Amino acid sequence: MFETIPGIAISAAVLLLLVAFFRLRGDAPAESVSDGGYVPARAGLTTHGKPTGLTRWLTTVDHKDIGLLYILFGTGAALWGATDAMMIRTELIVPETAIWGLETYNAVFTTHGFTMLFFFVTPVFTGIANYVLPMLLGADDLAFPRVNAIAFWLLPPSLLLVRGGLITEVAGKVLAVLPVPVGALLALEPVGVGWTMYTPLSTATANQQIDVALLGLHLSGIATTMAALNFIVTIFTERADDIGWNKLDIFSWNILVMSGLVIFAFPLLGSALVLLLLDRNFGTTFFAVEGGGPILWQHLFWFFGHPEVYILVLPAFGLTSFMLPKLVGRRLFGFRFIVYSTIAIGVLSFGVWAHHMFTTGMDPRMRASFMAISLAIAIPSAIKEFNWIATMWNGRLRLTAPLLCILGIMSTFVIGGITGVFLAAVPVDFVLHDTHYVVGHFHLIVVGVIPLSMVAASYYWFPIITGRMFNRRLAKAQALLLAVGTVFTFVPLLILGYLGMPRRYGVYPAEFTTLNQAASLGAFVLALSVVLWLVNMVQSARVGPVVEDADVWNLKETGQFTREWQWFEEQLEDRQAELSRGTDGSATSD
Ligand code: HEM
Ligand SMILES: [Cu+2]
Repeated sequence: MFETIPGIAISAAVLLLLVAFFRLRGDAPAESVSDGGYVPARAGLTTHGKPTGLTRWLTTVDHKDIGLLYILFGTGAALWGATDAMMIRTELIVPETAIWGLETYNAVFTTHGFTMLFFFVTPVFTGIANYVLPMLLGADDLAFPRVNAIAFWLLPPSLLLVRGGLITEVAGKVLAVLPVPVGALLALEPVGVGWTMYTPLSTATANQQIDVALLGLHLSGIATTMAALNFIVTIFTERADDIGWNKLDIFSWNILVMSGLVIFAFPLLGSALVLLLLDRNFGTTFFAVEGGGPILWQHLFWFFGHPEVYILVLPAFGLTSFMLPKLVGRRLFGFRFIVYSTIAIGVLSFGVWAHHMFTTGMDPRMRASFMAISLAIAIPSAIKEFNWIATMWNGRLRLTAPLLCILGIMSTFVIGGITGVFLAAVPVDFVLHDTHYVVGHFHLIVVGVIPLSMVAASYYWFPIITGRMFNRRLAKAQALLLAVGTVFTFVPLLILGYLGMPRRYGVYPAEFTTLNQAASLGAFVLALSVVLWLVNMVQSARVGPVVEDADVWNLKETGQFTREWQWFEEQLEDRQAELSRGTDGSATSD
């Protein structure tokens, strides 16, 4: 029991800080009335009634501000998780462990998974949805702006709890120089049990940081669930009068279905995490051999885990279906069928979890039925792909950066999706399970579809967010590098898997060297593309050409000048009016 104290103390301290923060916030004088929109403090524009500087960002309940906070936080987490990924790929450049060592290798592939899934992908999509969803729906804000703020502010402490091992180790070593007792800090080692936290490894490992990380994951799950509920209520109740269900845009549809999955999947993860904590600290036997058995964990985890992969990818599908028609000047082909396929994926995703467990010795009849449903889920996935292709048919394709991203998505999704269909076939999975083939399969989607969709969105809506234009040539180069880098990094893993290289090993037989080096080279291409993206975003937001005409993508021509752009156009007109009137600071901006 004594060993758990550092973990509990740290999480209690973080929670206390959080409570103190919100108390202080609540007591602050109510000088700030939200003006309902984020207006960049640009020449001639004044923001009214909103605090400025740090106070604004710490106290905001405005959906656009919180959206930006989410995007910023998610990007930071992505860079952290990407550092892990680069550590994995550098270790695998040589067959022996020459660079980081095996303990660290286990730790980085674990934190990589946690960070990317829970703190990068979902927060960034939540941020994008925060920003544009109310505008697309014709709403002033999300249904519960304060819940929105709480959901966001729970994430930074969750991330620190989950990634604590490394932080406490560094802090411990620094403090050890001073005469401060740091035993507790040094006792927390980085977690190395994998993002799936399989028992009995996760119950048998003594490291207290595992408990801290479980608490952090639990907290992030609460945050994600709150955000999802907010989206659901907003979409149901805050739509403008003229937006019936048949007029709801495809991005909002995807966010709605994704949120539905969250409220069924995440509470289950939360409960499973509590059971694991109980097993670890209070002598229960939920996952012990003499109790529920270690396989019970796998069932609970994957009942959450498979819907989770669709929670990750549905917003990306939504962005793709949303932007593609606008970028090729056509209407989305088969809108209704895309909506149906999204819902079908959502429902089916709860019936396929055991395809992650085919090799656990389960009843062959169960295997057959899970195989059938897993194969069936490929149908709605394929419907989307075909509808995207049909949308482009006879379209007016201009190879802008966001369209390049989307073409990249459509290409990698074919490889990523079809490799999944192979894995869903039981006999094939027997050969490929726990090999690099699986790693290749899912990364072709989680890298080839998800970040590409975010990057596409970052270019598409950049003018709305910053009032400026990004560097188009740099953006095109970056999009190409991201798409090509994905293929170069992860297709070698498919081959390595076929050849029999297992996943999660920091050492491997020398015959696998060349393919591993190819994959690592690809990873450096990906890293380069990320740097180019960052440079473009930061530089263009500072000094990019100011946008004068709101119709950046020629949307009016094809009648696709949607609400968020209309809002932007109004902003620009207001600015023009103010500038021509001279700035007396009294004009309102909304
Ligand atoms: C066409 C539909 C898909 C099918 C039939 C499919 C099938 C599978 C199967 C059978 C496995 C288990 C392989 C094994 O461990 O032996 C698997 C693993 C995985 N899939 Fe897919 N998949 C599909 C789409 C997706 C999508 C869209 C994503 C992500 C957004 C995804 C993410 C993953 C992940 C993360 C894993 C590995 C989890 C782990 O073991 O760490 N899959 N897939
Ligand atoms: Cu799955």
